[in-house]
Amino acid sequence: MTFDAEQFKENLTARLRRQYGKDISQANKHDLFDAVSASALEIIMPNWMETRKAYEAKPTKQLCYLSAEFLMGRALSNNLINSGIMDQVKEVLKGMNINYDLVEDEEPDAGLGNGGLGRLAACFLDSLATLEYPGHGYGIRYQYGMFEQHIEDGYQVEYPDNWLKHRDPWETKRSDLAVTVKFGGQIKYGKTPDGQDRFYLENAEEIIATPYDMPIVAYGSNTVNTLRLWQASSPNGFDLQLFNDMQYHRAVERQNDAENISRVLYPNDNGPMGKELRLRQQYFFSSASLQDLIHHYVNTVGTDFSKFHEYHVIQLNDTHPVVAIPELMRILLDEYNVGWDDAWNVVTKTFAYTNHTILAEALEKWPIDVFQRLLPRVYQIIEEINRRLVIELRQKFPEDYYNQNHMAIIHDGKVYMAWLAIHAGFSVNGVAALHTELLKTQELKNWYTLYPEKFNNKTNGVTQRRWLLSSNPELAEFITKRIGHGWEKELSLLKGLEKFADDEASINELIAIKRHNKEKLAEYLKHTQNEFLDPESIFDTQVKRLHEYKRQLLNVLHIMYEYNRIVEDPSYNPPAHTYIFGAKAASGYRRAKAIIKLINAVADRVNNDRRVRGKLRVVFVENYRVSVAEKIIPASDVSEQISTAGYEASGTSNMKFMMNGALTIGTLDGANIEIVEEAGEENAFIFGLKADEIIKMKSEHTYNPQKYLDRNPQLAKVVNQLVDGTYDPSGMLFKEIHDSIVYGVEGQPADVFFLLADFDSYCQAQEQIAKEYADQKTWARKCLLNIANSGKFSSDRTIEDYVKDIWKLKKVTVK
Ligand code: 26W
Repeated sequence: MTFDAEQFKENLTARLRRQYGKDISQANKHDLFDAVSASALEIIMPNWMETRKAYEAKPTKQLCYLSAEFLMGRALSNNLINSGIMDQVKEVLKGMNINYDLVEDEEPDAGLGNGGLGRLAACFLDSLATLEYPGHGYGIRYQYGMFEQHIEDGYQVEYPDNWLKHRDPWETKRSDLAVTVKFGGQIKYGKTPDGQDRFYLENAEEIIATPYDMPIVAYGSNTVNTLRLWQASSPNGFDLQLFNDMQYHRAVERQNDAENISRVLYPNDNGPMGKELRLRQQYFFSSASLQDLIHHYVNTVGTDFSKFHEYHVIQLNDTHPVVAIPELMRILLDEYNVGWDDAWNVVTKTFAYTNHTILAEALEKWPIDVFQRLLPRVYQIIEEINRRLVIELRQKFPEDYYNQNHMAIIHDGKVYMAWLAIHAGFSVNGVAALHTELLKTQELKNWYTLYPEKFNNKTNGVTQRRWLLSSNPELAEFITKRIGHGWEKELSLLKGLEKFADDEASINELIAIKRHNKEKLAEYLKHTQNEFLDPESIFDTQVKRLHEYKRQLLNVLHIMYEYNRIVEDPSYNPPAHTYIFGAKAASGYRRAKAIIKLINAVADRVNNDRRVRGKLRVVFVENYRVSVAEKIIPASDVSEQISTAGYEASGTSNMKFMMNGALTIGTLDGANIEIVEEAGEENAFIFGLKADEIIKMKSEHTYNPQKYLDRNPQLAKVVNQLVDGTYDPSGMLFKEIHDSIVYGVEGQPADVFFLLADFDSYCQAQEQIAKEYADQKTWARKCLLNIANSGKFSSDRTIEDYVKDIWKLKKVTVK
């Protein structure tokens, strides 16, 4: 993109003048962030317009990535880097005496997602644009994103994330493209105004969906794709009649009810749901997005829908948008008079479904009564899809009444959204090799028998533009100095670094870069939460959502064990170790919240005990989010990926750590398996039971956690310390955690996530780390080999895999 420094300066001062009535000397940091972003958008805008024109000039197949979550983080740095104007902008600002870093830090994260699934969607958009594919994101413009986490007295306390408090300079409201989404009402059949006999809804509640567009800027090309987020409002506004009657609450009630649909992101990750408002959200953005696609199709191709799938492919990001399937049926049947078979033919060639978790709690199912009341016509269409499926099942599985019942989309009083996606979609994919294998042989075994051709794997990836180039500039420069540019768009080129593994100067430089990143993180945490981190120590990090299967508790139990050991044996002198945690717990997940309290209780005790000073430290980073991940990951020496084997579908932070030269301590789970395949097992610390061993013990009920307590008195002591007053005088705070591993709670068996079984082997892996870290050069060599072999984990590779096997898109070059 062309950069005119004078023009940029002029735009910046004009924005300050117009929006804030200020000149540069009066502007505060936020004003500057807004003005710099708006001026950058001015430069991006022509390419955005050109991209739209290019896609319309010659209609080609477009990907619609339907997702309830897009965890975008900050946009400014990313957009400046991708559009190639970062240096120039910094230069201009310097000339105006403005520190870019302070401006950057003013931007709130767009935290419109929970964790892995939402961040994956954001990485995919970056790769799609960079690879010049016509692919767009469709989601919800939540007024409040992922809650802000405060730690008060060691407990997580949630505060609303009011990220739109000031206007977002990156979005454009497109009122001209607003559509209507209908809820409730009664199904009628009869003549519509155009004289056709159709199904329609009477007395339905109408909600306006207004799109807000965000630019998705390609790195190193002119493409600017679109993330379109829908906001809900009422067509009726507020009720003046009621207002005049002084009924102020009732006057705004309708407006508020409508706006509640896009009010807030549900902070549940991999947990049970079933709230009616959540289904409203899902239908709201799915229906609005489909209407948008249909308008586009009718305007560019016409009303012959038999070719719809040649111009549109829709990827369903987990089951959250699966209601789009019957909604497309409804639009074709009721609004365009297409017959059932023709409509079904279109639908089954348009949708593809990605599964992101094998936890049964997370497979969405909706109670029939809720569904039917909220979406009567859509429900009726699902009934018909189900009726036809059941006929197919009877033929395919004669006499197998279990499958005939359990594979029905509607059974046991609920609508099974995953079944609907697998039956109607043409592709079903998992997100790492092991995960896809487990889907085929375990969770979705019956479906794999029915439709083997639909199943495929797409191992996740992350964008190196954000997670290396932008977040670790010193390492990026180190790489470019050795292998030149090119890796920014072709990460497999990093392989060229391997030949520097035995180059002393390179190894020393790598050590210095890590050291500097650690110092920067230490400074940040000193500043933000008054924590003291010693950059000499091992930075050992576990950052991810808090969930029992991710086993933050295993990490804590090991810290408690180390603490005992250092205190009891003055001659034991391990290298200084800093354990860093960052994690949000779903607000209703009691045991996860207790684990946060435990981490903080252990931190409190350990960090205030002179006997372990300089050897052991525990830090809980408050309000972990994308912008904080960008600081923590480049500064970490060790990446904790310690889920119970078989439970983590893929993991994506594991890939970010690898790229940034952290060594993995992990189980053979999710993408860890492929990471170790690429990096070499000798360059990681692998421990624990394997997925098949866990599956076997579970199915045969042979796991006896007590055995491990009897065998290992140190472990027994640590587990007992959860309730003996060591970390909480009442002995009650961590009793449920204790009981869940020792006895089992709420009807579950003891230690469902096999912490005790893996404890020994985890301790050994940690000892290995302590031993190997002492030899800095050998350690750094391993870091370099991890970086060099991280090429597979670029989301560019993932996107090319999706394009080749599922989406079949063609690149469009934007002039
Ligand atoms: C019902 C509520 C709910 C909300 C979110 C259920 C499930 C989810 C997501 C599927 C959870 C999620 O983010 N899964 C993660 O997806 C990542 C991207 O594929 C994987 O890397 C992680 O392993 C997986 O946990």
